Amino acid sequence: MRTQVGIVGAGPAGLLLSHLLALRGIDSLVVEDRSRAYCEARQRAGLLEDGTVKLLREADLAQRLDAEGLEHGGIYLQFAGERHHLDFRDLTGGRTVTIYAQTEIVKDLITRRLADGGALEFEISGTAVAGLDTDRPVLSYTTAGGERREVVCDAIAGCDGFHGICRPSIPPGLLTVRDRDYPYAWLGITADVPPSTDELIYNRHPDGFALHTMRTPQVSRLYLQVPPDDRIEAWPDERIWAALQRRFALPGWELKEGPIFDKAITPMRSFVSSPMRYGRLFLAGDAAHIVPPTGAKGLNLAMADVSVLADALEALLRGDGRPADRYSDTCLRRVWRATHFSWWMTTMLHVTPAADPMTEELQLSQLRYVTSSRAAATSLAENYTGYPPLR
Ligand code: RFL
Ligand code: PHB
Repeated sequence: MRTQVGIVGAGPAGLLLSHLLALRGIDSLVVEDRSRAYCEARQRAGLLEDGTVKLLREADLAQRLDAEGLEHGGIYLQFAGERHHLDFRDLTGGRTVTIYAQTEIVKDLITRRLADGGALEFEISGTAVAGLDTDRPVLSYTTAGGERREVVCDAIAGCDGFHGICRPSIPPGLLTVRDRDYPYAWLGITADVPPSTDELIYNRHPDGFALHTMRTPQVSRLYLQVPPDDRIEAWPDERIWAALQRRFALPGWELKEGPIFDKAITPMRSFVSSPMRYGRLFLAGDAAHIVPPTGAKGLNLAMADVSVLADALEALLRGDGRPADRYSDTCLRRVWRATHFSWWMTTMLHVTPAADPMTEELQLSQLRYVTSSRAAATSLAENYTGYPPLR
């Protein structure tokens, strides 16, 4: 079998790449080891940068995003018993962010690829890539029906997330990895209750960080800092709401509670593997880098990578390898900016177990600075809405 670009993984990176390639007249095959239903239901990110929204509009993928997405012009930072507003529109000359769940982006992309006749294969197994240092790399897998296939490609895109097979297929010794684990995790819940806030609240409390975000005008999403080895069974719904009530408490403001229909604990990690290319294998999204979710960057980085990759592959298939040679460096500049920003937001807002009192004072000083200095607030706003701007 033959395709131009073999894509491993039907997450946001792989699906968007196949669509961007189709717009350029390039055919691709996306292979995914989970089911379509699983990919469409996996609760993850919710916040899109200004440039990501514009990218999706340009790619004619934004009908439902424009109708149902919730545009936000800022965030709240809460600490030391006070809540402060940062106005991104004012600070950045009109840039905003938009709440639109990753589940919805994945649904929109799958629907569109299938409507356009795109090749997507779910529930495959035994994914392998070979011949990466030749100009005819091979993607092989076993279909849901049990048939083994070998697909000869011009290039392969490893969009298979942090635990995928593409990054480990690069010969040992060629990748440089930088990583950091954090001494805390996030417990995330989704609840059937209208959000108690118009914009996201990032909250530093002596008990630990908390975040109030949302999915729709009827559905709230909330996160709590918990110990990294905590188990979800230790958190019955009443305990979660009690912790959220304590951390968000503010005179004259009420956190509304409702039935929780999804809850999970996620570890926090920073990880960058470079370069993002080996021969004709190009890594994109979580396959190459992970950030802690405090900066809301993971999904946005994945989409930014594939927008660069689509152009690079188009040129490569025409015989011009220069954009492909620049692919990794171009992406890594944005990746490192987002890695720094996510680390900075994380360490400013979380309570480090057994930290000395000096650490707490430094965090509070930084929070007072970003909520009182226009220069400091502008830096946060510029990074949060996406830097460098993708569009
Ligand atoms: P994905 O979404 O992990 O997709 C990879 C796909 O590859 C498949 N796969 C394979 N397929 C075939 N063969 C194999 N051997 C395979 N191995 C794996 C997987 O099943 C999967 O379908 O990676 P992608 O496309 O790079 O997208 C990255 C984003 O999913 C991720 O960065 C974000 O969700 C991170 N993130 C957030 N990002 C934001 O920009 N804003 C946010 O607000 C935000 N919040 C979050 C987050 C991530 C979270 N978790 C759970 C990690 C909140 C949370 C709680
Ligand atoms: C989310 O809506 O899930 C979300 C928003 C902002 C973050 C992290 C997660 O920083």
